[in-house]
Amino acid sequence: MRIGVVCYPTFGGSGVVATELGMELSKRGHEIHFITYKQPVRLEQLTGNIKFHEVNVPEYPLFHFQPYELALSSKLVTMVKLHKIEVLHVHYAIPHAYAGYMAKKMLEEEGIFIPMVTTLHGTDITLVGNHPFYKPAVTFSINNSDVVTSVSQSLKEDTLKLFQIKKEIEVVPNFIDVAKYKIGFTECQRTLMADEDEKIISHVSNFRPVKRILDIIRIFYIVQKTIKSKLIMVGEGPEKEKAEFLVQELGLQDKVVFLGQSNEVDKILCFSDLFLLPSEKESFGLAALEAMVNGVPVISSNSGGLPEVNIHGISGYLSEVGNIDEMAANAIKILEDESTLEKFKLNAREQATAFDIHKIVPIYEKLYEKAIMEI
Ligand code: GMT
Repeated sequence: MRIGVVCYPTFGGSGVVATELGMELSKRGHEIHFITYKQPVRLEQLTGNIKFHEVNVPEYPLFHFQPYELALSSKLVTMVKLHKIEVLHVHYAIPHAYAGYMAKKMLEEEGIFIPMVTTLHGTDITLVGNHPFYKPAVTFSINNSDVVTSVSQSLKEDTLKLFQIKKEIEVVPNFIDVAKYKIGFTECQRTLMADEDEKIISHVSNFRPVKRILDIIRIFYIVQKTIKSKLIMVGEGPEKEKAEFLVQELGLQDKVVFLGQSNEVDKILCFSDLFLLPSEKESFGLAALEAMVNGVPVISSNSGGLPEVNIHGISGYLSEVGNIDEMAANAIKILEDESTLEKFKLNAREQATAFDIHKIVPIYEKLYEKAIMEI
């Protein structure tokens, strides 16, 4: 199939999922066209059947806001015609589903009918999309997609609760290439980060308020009193400075490292003993899955889709949002005993295999085929 993929090209989970999906589909013989404003960060290389088409938005002084949706939908029309794209897969409803719908309608005027698959990723529903300023347009573009998918059962339920949805929503979870993460495969330089007798706790995110970054520092503050450990924080975002101040206030400067943005999180996860994800909301928690496939147990909140990924008492523990005392106590329970830690590490890796890329990508392929048949 010739598939057009619209996504955010940044470090966010939706862009990562879109890129990994496109790369895997290309390996399975499909022709993939990424259509976005920058080459996606996880896109390793452009090959004969992976192409990137940049959406340019010319600056014009009249515009306070440059009309990206307009430029995107025009680019989609041109690319669909030029490359005979058969199906559009738009990741993150805002504004991609809206722009995709406009492109579909413009193409219809020329007698070209193309289905659009919209994948809902989380904040496009629970945070941004639900805002009254966006809600009518988001509802409209979901209802006018040919296929709608959500990355967890929990996100499906949230979507049905928050919007007036007339379409069936298929749950297609986030995935991971388990074979790529053979333990011992990644170059793992643990000694650079911690002493032999120290445990390593990590967190990776975009440091937005929804991630509750300060909870992570407070959990670690409790844990390090009992367990000799280091905390590695990977990512950039609006809450980073507050977290750095809190680290100072609690006197943790020698134990907490902020590494900034990284495209090689596996090199950090491979030597981590525990991963913290106490998010306020998390539709799935791809970061938790990436930790688990590296054999890292997860202490998370029980919000959104996290209970579908992290299994309480098996691959880690889940607590109510904000219950840092319980999260710290569970972290200590896992870390204080070597055999318990080993058991959780093995379980985390095992649980990750449920989301193997080879189980999930065929589901998308079937949805595309059906959508093309029915258009
Ligand atoms: O919150 C993020 O890390 C970024 C965000 C995004 O939209 O790119 O991630 C969302 O989509 C991911 C991929 O489907 C999910 O795994 C994340 O759980 C989800 N984030 C939230 O729901 C907060």
